[in-house]
Amino acid sequence: MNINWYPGHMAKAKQMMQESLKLVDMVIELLDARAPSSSSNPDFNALYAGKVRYVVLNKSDYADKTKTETWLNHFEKQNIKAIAANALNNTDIKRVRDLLFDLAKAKQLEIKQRKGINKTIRAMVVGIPNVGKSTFINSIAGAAKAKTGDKPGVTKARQWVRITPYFELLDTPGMLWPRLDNARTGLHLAYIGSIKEEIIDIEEVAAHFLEDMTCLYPRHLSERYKLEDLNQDGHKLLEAIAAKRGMLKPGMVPDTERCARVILNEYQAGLLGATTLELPDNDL
Ligand SMILES: Nc1nc2c(ncn2[C@@H]2O[C@H](COP(=O)(O)OP(=O)(O)O)[C@@H](O)[C@H]2O)c(=O)[nH]1
Ligand SMILES: [Mg+2]
Repeated sequence: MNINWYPGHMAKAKQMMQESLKLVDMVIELLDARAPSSSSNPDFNALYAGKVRYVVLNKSDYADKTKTETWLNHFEKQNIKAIAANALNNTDIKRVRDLLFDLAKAKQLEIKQRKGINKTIRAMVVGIPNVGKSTFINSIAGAAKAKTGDKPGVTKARQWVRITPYFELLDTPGMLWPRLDNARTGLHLAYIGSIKEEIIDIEEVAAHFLEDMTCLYPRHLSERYKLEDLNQDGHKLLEAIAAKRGMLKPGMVPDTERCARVILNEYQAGLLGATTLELPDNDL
């Protein structure tokens, strides 16, 4: 599969990230809980050095709970702080905020002991497209506004959202580009909607997706699409679903392109049920 991620675009994103990173003490790295390896970007590991790093497995409401636990254990073993969250859920966001405060407080104390100053801890959110960065920032900042609503101006810092007197969040996220190191990663990113539709062959992606699902989550697939025979190649499955859904072109030909788009949109909206595509130490 040929993915075209423009080099100029990538260089600009990298430069912007490097500049923002200079301003922060903490990096909140959003990964998609359904594809934590594919949605990570190893290019930045070195740049995070010396910063508090916090991994959020976002969209965990779409992910397989048992596998999310496996991922959290994996991060814990590597001494990387991680939490699973649904950025649209208030309870989850409150839990994430509490943890962020604790981390910020610990970092602040460390700086105070070293330098004798009360430093404001600054954090930024980073992640690949569509992983939920803007939603996450709005949720975290929204809670902050609600809390300090009686003090006009407090949360109106230009670029920084003040969460507590000593903790601020950059209001624009750092955009990481998707990793394109192998075909499998590219497919997983296309399934979760982090690679633009225009640059992928949508029927090819949907056919692979259906084949992967026949292995990983056959029951989800047969229940949603009422398929009797899963033992077919992806393109045949696509045709079968198009026919079942009445997606036909003139001449009663299955409209597989439209069907492919629908299937991927439904997956991205969580309609297939809870799924996780990857486990730690897989070759993706
Ligand atoms: N179900 C669910 N949807 C989410 C979550 N976080 C974000 N979204 C949705 O995912 C889509 C992309 O989110 P957005 O914040 O724009 O991603 P960004 O490109 O990283 O800024 C939007 O439709 C959000 O409503 C989550 O944790 N769970
Ligand atoms: Mg955004």
